[in-house]
Amino acid sequence: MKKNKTLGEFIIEKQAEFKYSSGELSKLINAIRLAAKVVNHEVNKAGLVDIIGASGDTNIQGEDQQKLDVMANEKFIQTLSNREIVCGIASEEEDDFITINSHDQNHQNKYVVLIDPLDGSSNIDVNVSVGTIFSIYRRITPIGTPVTMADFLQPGRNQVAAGYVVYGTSTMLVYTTGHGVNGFTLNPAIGTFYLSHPNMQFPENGNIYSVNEGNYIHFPQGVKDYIKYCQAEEDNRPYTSRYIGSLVSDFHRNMIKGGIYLYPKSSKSQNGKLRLLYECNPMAFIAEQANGKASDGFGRILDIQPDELHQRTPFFCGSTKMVDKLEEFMVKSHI
Ligand code: P6P
Repeated sequence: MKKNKTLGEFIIEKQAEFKYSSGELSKLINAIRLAAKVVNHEVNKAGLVDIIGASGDTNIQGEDQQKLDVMANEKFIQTLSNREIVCGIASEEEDDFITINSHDQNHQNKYVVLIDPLDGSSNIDVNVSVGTIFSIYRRITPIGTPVTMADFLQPGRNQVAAGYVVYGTSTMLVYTTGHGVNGFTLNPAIGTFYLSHPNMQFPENGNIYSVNEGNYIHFPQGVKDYIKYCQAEEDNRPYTSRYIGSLVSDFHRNMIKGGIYLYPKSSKSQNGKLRLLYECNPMAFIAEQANGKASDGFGRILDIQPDELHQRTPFFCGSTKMVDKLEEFMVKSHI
């Protein structure tokens, strides 16, 4: 596929792939592209203006809300709300979902968006990369009626699109609509995203594992056994340990180089830390579209039936053979 195609050109070209979409999904991706540029501008100058530091509020997770968190949340909600395609939005930073009917009195819009507007925001103060994660579904309740929680609590396999923005050494937007994964790099000089990583694929195997080993003593036995396997002097091991503490950055590196990201449950957090709906499901959809794998240790992330908006899940994601091996240790320790 020709590189240096712009994201706009790519969306138009791919529009033909959506038999039933009347261009609405393309409009939605374009809205996310615009919001990503605005957030990128703010993130890149965060060190220069007094926008760093907690806003004094805390979010539903009880985490201090960094001002950039609040700004990113507002930008994405505003940009998505202004287009007549979204009927509802759920965000890590919002306790409940938001019904969008400013221009849609008759509830004709058919997409819902779930978003982590600025994941890894605790890294902002130390100038480590952060990211935005988004997940898009068609509503399942009848058009013409107000959006309901059921529209958000869909299994991840129902996603029509998912993606992330990584605000790193360069800013990239990586997304899928179920036809593979493509990465676009922002040229900040002209504010244009260019196709830089067409058809991204996880290497089937890898030698990088990403986990917060400081929690080792709290991990389930199967995870402890897998980490020891990664560290053993055998075959092509020991593997390399790389953990940035920013999901999108660890995921992105592992997708390019091969690797596995692990966020297990622990005696400190019974269901792990990551949220199913706006972190694990979108990353799992991208992983599977890139021939990778995403598991809760025993089963497919995308098959989990959610029962609440901010629920958490253990999360193991990356090169298929590495996730397979992790699952082997989890099952073995449960026998
Ligand atoms: P810990 C950031 O807060 C995040 O949600 C992910 O981006 C990251 O991988 C993880 O949590 C880091 O968590 O407990 O290792 O600091």
